[in-house]
Parts: sequence; structure tokens; C-alpha cells
Amino acid sequence: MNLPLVARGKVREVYDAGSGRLLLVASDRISAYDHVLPTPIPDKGRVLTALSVWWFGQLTPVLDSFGAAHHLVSASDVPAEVAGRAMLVRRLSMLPVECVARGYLSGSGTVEYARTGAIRDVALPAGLVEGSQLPEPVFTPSTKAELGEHDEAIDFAAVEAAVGADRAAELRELTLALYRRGAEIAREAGIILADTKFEFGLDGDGRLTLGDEVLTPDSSRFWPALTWSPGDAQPSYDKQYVRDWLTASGWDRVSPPPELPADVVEATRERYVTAYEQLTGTTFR
Ligand code: Q0Z
Repeated sequence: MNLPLVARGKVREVYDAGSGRLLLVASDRISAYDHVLPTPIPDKGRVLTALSVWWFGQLTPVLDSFGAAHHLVSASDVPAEVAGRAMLVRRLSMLPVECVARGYLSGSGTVEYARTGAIRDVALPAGLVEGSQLPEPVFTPSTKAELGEHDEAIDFAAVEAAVGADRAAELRELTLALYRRGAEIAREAGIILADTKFEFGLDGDGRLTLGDEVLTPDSSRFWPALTWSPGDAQPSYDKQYVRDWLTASGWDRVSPPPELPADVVEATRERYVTAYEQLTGTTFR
């Protein structure tokens, strides 16, 4: 393949494909508790890539309604060694904000709410618990952290300062519209899309463009709708077997993580494939 590496994340890489294009490559690596595990999940990279590609199609009407676009060029015209797990995309000038939408209270959102009764600039009713659906989805932007750091929450004024007031308002409205449509589609497939993160950029004509991967279990929290029960920690649709096994193993979450047993690998692979098949209504492969 031999393309220049542009960026590397925990579980994926970006290469310069020339002609103003990038190649986004998803690996089979999986992370848990902020560590990359030594055991890959077969087909994870292909499932997440196929899911992103499918979502770009589903979200095109929402993007159109905003006069926006997405960055996907092709998932088929890619080097053979990454076939199925790579997307050829237009190279954008990325905006320096992670655009997160939350429809449910979880994780850092629960911590913020418990401390302040609000999430960012949005006051919330009393009595919400981990897993509660929010009255309305909330835009909770963050800064892009360096590799190994955590994204840092920012308020809306910081988004305005970073990209201008008009662009900030557009990012908030488009993020929430994309989340609402994604959550509606997911819910029909028995999956709660608790929250998700989008990244946007500007193309050569200055057009607002949805980039990165979209609405995958790596960029979102997916919960099985069947077991949704506010007040408890919600099981992750995809990673719960991994987390449960790591916890039961006695691993301290600091040392290098242990190898996963074959049954946990297979159950986790099956969750990724099932998520894809439930959402798209098509067979994987
Ligand atoms: C996205 C990232 C990943 C590590 C660069 N269309 C685009 N134009 C310019 N830059 C990007 C994109 Cl998608 C871009 N990232 C995030 C992705 C590994 C970091 F696969 N980095």
C-alpha cells in the first residue's frame, strides 16, 4: 500500500491517498477501559466501515437539508490489503471541535448533571439517573484531545470563539438533526443511540462536510433497547462481554490488558455483526 500515514488513532489509521483524498482504515483492534486489547475481534474493521458507509447514505437527506455534504468518495476503490475496512474520502479542513449529541444521560453527562443539574448550557429537570432519556437531545461539544488524552468538555461560547457564532449555531443544529435521525433509525432496529460524536470539516469550496466515521459503536454509545433500564449502568451493545470478562479476570485496568478468551472474542464479533444486520436489515458479508 505504502501511502503516507497522516494520523493514527487507537484502533484506526488515516493515510494520504493523494489528489486531495485520504484513506481511513479501520482495524480489528478493540479498546476497553482506555486500553487497546492484545486480542483483535475478527471482522470488526469491516463491520464498522460498512456501518459508516450505510449511515452516510441514510444521513444524506439531513445533510442536504442543511446544504451540507459528507466526505465519502468510495469504499470499493481501495487498496486490496485493506479491502472492506477502508474508506476513500475527500480531504477536508477539519473544524477544531468534536460535535457530540446526547439523548440519554450517561458517563460524563451523568457526572456533570449530578454536580450542576445541567449539561453544559442546558438546565435539566430533577430526578434524572444514569440511563435516563433527556427531555431533548443536547449538544455537548468537546475539544479534540491529543492521542492518549481525553476530550475536554467546552461550552457553546467556546465553540463560537473557535469557529464563529454562525458556524457554531450551524454545527449545533446539524449535529442534533443528524443525531435525531440516527436515533430514530436505530430505535426502529431495537438499538438505543444514547450519544454520538461527529466531526465536520470544510471542503475546497467551503462547504460544511460530515467527516470521519459515523454512528458506529466506536463513536457512539449503543444500548440494547430490550434491556434499557434507567437507574442502572446500561450494558454496552457491543463491548459488554469484553468489559465483564476483563472485570471478572481481576485485571487492574492499569497493567497491560490480558488476552481475551475465544468465546468472548466470538460473542463480541457476533454483537458487531448483529448490530450491522439489525440496523441495515441486510446480511453481513
Ligand atoms: C480525521 C482520525 C482516524 C486518527 C484526520 N476527511 C478528512 N479530512 C481531513 N482530516 C480527516 C478527515 Cl476524516 C481526519 N481524523 C480523525 C481518524 C485515526 C484520527 F482514522 N484525522
